[in-house]
Amino acid sequence: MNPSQSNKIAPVTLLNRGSIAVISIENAPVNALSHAVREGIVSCLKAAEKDNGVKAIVVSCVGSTFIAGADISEFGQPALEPHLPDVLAQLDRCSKPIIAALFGTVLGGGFEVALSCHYRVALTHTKLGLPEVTLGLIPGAGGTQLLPRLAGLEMALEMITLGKPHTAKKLFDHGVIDLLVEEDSSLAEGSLLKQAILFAYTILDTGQGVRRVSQMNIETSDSHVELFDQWRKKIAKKARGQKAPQCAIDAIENAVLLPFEEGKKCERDLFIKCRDSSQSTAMRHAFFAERRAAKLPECYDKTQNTPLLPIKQVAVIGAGTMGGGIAMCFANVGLSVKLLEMSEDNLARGLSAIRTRFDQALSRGLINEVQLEQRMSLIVGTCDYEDLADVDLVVEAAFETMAVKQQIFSTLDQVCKVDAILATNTSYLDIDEIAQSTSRSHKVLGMHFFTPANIMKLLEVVCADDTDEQTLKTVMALGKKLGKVSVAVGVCYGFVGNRMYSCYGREANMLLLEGASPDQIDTAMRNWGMAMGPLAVNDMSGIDIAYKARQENAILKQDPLYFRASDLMVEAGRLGQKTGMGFYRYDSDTKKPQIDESVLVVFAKEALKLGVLQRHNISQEEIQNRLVFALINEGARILSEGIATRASDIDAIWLNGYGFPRHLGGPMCYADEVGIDKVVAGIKVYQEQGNGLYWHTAELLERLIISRGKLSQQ
Ligand code: 3H9
Repeated sequence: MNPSQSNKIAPVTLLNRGSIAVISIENAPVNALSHAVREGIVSCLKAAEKDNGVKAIVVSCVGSTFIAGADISEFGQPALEPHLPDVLAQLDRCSKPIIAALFGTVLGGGFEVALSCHYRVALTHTKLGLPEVTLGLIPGAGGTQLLPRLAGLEMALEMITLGKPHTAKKLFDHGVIDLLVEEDSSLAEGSLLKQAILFAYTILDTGQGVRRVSQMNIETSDSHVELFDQWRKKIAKKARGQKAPQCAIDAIENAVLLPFEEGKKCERDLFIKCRDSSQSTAMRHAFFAERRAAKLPECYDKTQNTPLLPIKQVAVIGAGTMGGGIAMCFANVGLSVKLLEMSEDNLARGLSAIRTRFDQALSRGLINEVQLEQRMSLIVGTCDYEDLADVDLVVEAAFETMAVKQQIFSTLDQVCKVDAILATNTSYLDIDEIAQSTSRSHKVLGMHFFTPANIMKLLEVVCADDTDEQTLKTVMALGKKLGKVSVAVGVCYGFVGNRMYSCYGREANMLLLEGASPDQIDTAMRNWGMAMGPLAVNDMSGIDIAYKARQENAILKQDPLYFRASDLMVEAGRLGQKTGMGFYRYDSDTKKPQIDESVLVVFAKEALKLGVLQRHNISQEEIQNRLVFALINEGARILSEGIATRASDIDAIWLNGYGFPRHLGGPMCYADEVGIDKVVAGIKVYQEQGNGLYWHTAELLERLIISRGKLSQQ
């Protein structure tokens, strides 16, 4: 075959470079191993093996990355041959040396392709990993058998059970990568291929030939039993409730105990068990929900190709915990920030708190000293609104009071340039009302960050009545730049997340009056899978925050039972961790929560006063169902009202802002898993048994029972 001849089987092409054949894969966006790619690899490999002129083979990709994994959208559909493990067995068995040319993100099945090749050449900053556990899976094409052979047991356990990638540079030190190629920004892809071909010639010249990872031995010591034991315990804590990481440990242990082929067969069985589990279905739903959220639904995206406004300079109003965190988000991506406070004292306090938080990032190795100073230098304090004249966007993070917000927005409207976007970080207030205090309501919207804003992934982008498409799209794009999962939502009290959270919290408060203890409620919800219980969360964020928001909303004050337990805490000065006591008492040194029996007496007295019958046999299941069904019911209402446009958006919000367990996929996905009929039956029981004021089945749920539809697909 001469160079101009090519055996083209889209999306995989076979090209000849002298005596080196290049199997080139092009399957945008991430070169996933779809059925056509698997077929293409097999066919090109056969052709290259048969061609006597070909002495070695390079596997390479076109585009922004080497293969980033199996095609996740194919899971859940009938599997088509050739299956990936069989494809990779053919690479492994090939009689000619195969070299993988790696760049971008080499993940999952993509990394397994690389491990099945005989040598690996990579650009220095390439990221390689086996993130299958993040999808409720284990590597299913040999990863658990190959990686321990090449990188050692410790490294394989870490990479596979935690699912975190490493750079090629680090893996070079562990023997996974054979040659590192320095980045050449203009010609990265081309220069890498050239280096991989040169490497192939070196292999031929030095007579090294094929080197099959499958035939390598795993280095073990007597203590490997102990090592697996330690990892099982560690993972039980780190990935609470998740089955895949434990299956991954079993598979890696098989690599030590069994010959390669048998270990691979066991891995396949475990992979299929995980793939077909409800946990993996939920985690794959989560993966696509987060990516879908970034794409605006039709109702927000009427004009294609709207030009985005450039955002180079921003301002944040308020240097408290929230404002400071928001300023850090911007500085983290290199945007210069004007941070405005009312007084020099407040400003100095705010800037010092920001430095402390950057220092913490430094001590955890997340940034280096140069980055710390660079980021600090991007945040410039001011007490003068006139300094905000040139900024492209302002995020207001001041007190949650309508009068205060309106005053600020009116001032911003006067001082900021005409096309500057004015955003509020309000958690509850009516953004339409805030927008009316400006002469540019089309440029006003909500950017609802979550505490700590520099860490939490969620950003609710709240589109008000007058917000124009350009403003919305510019802020969605900015959210992506900040590394957030940005979800467009509509205006209502609490938007999507907090409106649902208030139903969840309402039930926790009702249960306190009915006789459940804070610890009983929090333990039940942690056992269910939440990262923290609702009352510990309240103590952490400050019970007075939501209290103040309720004071602003007269309708919520009409029911004397509504959040009465929380109100009692605030009235007693028990605001949470910041005052050393809330639903719990906090040790002044360790800050650890301690059960405080005295609050039970307070709730019991109030229950008597309000005529609430206390019970002491409230089950864990009742607590879990009441809190979660309240969430689902409100989520369904929010969907019907169009405040959220897709059920998957609600799930993305709960997964990224509220510690909802990823292996349950979000409240809408979980509702399908439980069964909508069971959820509705539960709601009816609570309506009869308890506070009928709140338990009205959302019409959408009733409709889905009749149509046998799925809530998560609405
Ligand atoms: C596996 O490999 C199992 C094997 O062990 C065994 C099998 C037998 N499949 O994230 P982005 C799409 S499990 C299908 O916005 P970024 C994504 O939906 C897999 N589609 O870009 C989106 O589509 P759209 C193990 C995929 O630059 C577009 O690509 N691998 C896949 O921020 C862009 O994605 C993983 O878990 C896929 N595998 O990040 C890696 N990956 O534009 C999962 C992406 O239509 N992927 N898409 O919305 C990622 O982590 C990130 O996508 C990546 C790029 C880092 C690659």
